[in-house]
Amino acid sequence: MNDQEKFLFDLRGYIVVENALTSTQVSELSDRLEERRRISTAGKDKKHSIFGSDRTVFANEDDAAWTSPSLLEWGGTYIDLIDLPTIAPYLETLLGVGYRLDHDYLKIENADSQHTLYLHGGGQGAGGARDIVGPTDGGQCFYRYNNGKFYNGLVTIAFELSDVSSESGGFACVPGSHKMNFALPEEWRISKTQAGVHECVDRVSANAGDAIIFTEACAHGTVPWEGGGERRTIFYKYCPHAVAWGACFYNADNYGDLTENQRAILMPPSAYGPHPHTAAIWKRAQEEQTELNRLRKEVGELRAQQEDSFGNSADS
Ligand SMILES: O=C(O)CCC(=O)C(=O)O
Repeated sequence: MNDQEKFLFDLRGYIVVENALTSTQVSELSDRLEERRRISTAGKDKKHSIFGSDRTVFANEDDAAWTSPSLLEWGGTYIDLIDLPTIAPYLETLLGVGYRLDHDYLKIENADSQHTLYLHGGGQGAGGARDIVGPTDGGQCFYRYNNGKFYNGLVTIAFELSDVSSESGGFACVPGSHKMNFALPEEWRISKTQAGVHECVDRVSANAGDAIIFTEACAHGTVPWEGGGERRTIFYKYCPHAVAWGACFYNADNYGDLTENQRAILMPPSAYGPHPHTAAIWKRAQEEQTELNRLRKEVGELRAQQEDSFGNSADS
């Protein structure tokens, strides 16, 4: 992160990193997404499609303990995004060493979307009476710069898979609001149309492959889509290692072969970070989860067999 980028991030609360992804990576991510849209019910909802999750909910009761639906299940470049060489130096500068991935999701907007700009976050500690998280986020979305270091509670990397002009819609924020001292006026928080968006809001253009990096402490949201085509955006959200936004966390064993660094980034929150002490505890917990899932499967199969034989004997 160079001095100009540090200046702009501190000033505005976001920067755009051009060409964070190669065109091959964009195509690979797009292909996997389009395949999912083809087969999933979520993809058939043309109005507003979201894949992955903010990791606070289980999609169904069979979800593995600790983890919610995640784009990491899609494999390929979605795994590479965990620890991307073009992005890692920014995360280390903004969050410190040993940062962790907290949650991930993908959002699609197009002519069928009915999206309202709802500015959330903003101010030291964010939260607030009308914030999306609730009356308080526990001070999670903080921003500070002290003694030559950035401190952020939650930093988002938003990767665009298509070109997005500011006239069409897309990411928007109130620049500088990560340091604001007064609440955002309520009447500027929500806009159902672009005409209603207040002039203090920056609408940010980005091209396919660009990454918008922003602190969640900056008041931000999504401008109602009024363009042609589609916006398809991947969000990977990171915290310092001792901090969590979501109530769930990842089990690195669920996503195939990962590098040591990728596994470290998927660690649950702790003051230790990716440390041998916590790694040993976590390894035990992962093994127990694997055993739990095996037993669940076994019981499920047994029940199915019993129901089958009960059905057969009732027939005869
Ligand atoms: O659409 C966007 O880029 C904003 C997403 C957003 O509101 C969020 O990440 O909390």
